[in-house]
Amino acid sequence: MYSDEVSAFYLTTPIYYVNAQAHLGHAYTTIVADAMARYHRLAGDDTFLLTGTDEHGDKIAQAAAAAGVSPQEYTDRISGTFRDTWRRLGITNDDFIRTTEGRHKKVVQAILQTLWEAGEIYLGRYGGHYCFGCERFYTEKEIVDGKCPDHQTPLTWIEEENYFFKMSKYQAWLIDYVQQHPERIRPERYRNEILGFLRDPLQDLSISRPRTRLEWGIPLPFDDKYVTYVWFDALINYVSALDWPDGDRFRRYWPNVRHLIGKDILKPHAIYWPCMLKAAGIDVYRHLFVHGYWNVGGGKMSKTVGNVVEAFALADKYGIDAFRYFVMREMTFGLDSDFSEDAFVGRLNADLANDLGNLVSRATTLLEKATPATLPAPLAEVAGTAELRAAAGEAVRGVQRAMEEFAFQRALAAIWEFLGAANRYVDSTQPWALAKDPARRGELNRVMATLADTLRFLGIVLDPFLPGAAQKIRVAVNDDRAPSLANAAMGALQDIPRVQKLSGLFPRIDDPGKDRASGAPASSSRPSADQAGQAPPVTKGDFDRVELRVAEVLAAEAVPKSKKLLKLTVSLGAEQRTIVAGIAQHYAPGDLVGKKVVVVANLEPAKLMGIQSQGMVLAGSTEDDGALAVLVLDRDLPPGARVR
Ligand code: ME8
Repeated sequence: MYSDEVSAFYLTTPIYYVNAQAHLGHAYTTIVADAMARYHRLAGDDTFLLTGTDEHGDKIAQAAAAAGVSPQEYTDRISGTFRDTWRRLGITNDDFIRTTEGRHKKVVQAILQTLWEAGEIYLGRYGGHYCFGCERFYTEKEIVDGKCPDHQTPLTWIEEENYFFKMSKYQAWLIDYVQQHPERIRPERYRNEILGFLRDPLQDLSISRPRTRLEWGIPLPFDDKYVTYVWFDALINYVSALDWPDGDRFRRYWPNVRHLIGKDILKPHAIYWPCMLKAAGIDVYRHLFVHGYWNVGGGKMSKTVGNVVEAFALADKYGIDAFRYFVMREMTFGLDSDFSEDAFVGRLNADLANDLGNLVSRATTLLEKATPATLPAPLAEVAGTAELRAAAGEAVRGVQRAMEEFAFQRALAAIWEFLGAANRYVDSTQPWALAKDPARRGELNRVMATLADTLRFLGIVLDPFLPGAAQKIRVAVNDDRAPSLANAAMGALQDIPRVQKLSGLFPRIDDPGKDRASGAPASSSRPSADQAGQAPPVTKGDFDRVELRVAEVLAAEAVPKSKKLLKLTVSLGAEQRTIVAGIAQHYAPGDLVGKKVVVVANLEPAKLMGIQSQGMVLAGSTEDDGALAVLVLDRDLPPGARVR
């Protein structure tokens, strides 16, 4: 199904540093990688998804010391939290590589030895301004006021012998290679960025640190007074996980490798890695896909700024599928995006609760009442059916084109085009009206079969993106086959299956602010607004229909046999009223007499404990302990004055 007819598909994410917990940025990369891997499995490809953790270096050793544990214990712990996060987010990685594993160290050392023997590595002397925070040397050009541009701390002049990889000699080859294979680095802007970098002379790459300075690393096989440094260790994970050089996995998957990264690590992946591969005699990867940054509040996520969005925070609150949908739909792959919870809730309500949730709810409600039946083939057409099937075909082609470019946002847009067509089909065929007319039963049955077919189709094409919802849809329509794009086309279903109603797939979120404050659980367990009887957002006109007035409390007394109620006599200026208020646990009868409060004056009268109550007193309360405060005026207004 791919233009180049590949059947194996190998996809990698970066391996993440274990000096911080997984956050939104890590989650984005891993979620889109998962969606891509699921898509390829759906297409029948032999798919392998790799992620993992990058665990060596001084910063990790220092973090471990600060935590009072050994580096190994520390990395075990943090690497474990990454693994758990991905499991909880439903990530279907086929392997998880850690740079502290024996299988990885073995391959790093083998590649280093190969390059050493081939004369690609030499011992050189280097003097430079070193930042211990960054664990790197800075060139004169990069230094700001004599300090590290990142940490603003003084740099230390260090002169030492280190091993270098002869990267400079690959410069001409690399420029030619990138120009000859324009499809390798995508989107195009990043290829241009790399060609820009390559206009300056490429330096040899320092690949070691003396063990006197950095102990927590992989020793060089030809000089164990040194350990490998950062990229020579990390990048090799992509082949060590495949058991380079002669593992089955390596033979099977390496020719079909795609790396997925954020733009922060473009240079190591687009410059160091191809040179390393070329020097080691390994084929250069097939594609490098690069995405932009998630910014929060207009800036980069940073611990110091305190705007780090934890990977699981939103999934926990609104559900995994909603989180996946939002990050894939909102970010244009390759460009930066600003993250906001309001935008998240907006998409959840419009796209998931409305477009998808309502369609599924309407269709399954109708189908649950329908009688399962096999319809005579071929089905006579109902107006609009052929167009709907064509829209399904167009959606599949749109998804395919988009996924070839890692354009997740376009893939989802293609499916949502189809959802629009499906919602219009329900509106125009009006099955609820057909159901009332026995003479139109045949037509109704054909519409029902098409609706079931629509749901079946959605249960397949949504699978890579919203795996939880897709599975629920498949269960609702009794489709127990393993989802496959080969079965996706609409038109094959000639019957009305037994369908279970599926409502509340994505409940609307009406008050995310309230949720934020109270830390309410995930949306999957929240009732929808309708179920909870909450009002949708109101217009000014709606609000004006509520008549709020100032009322003076003239008298108050306890309601016999009630712990909660007080009977208040209030003046609204021209009239007196009785209002029964549930405030007795917070106010003694005398507390409010003489005070001016705010009441809903046009509330329908109601009888409480046998007393007719003609309005409601406004009060606020906390959710946890229910402490309550009645609204009073902070300046005098006459009783009866309107509040708005
Ligand atoms: O760089 N927006 O690890 P790392 C989007 N260990 N994606 C983001 C992001 C953001 N604000 N922040 C991080 C390392 N990411 C090395 C990689 S690979 C051989 C070694 C994602 O923990 C994005 O994928 O800093 C980025 O490339 C990666 O996390 C960096 O993760």
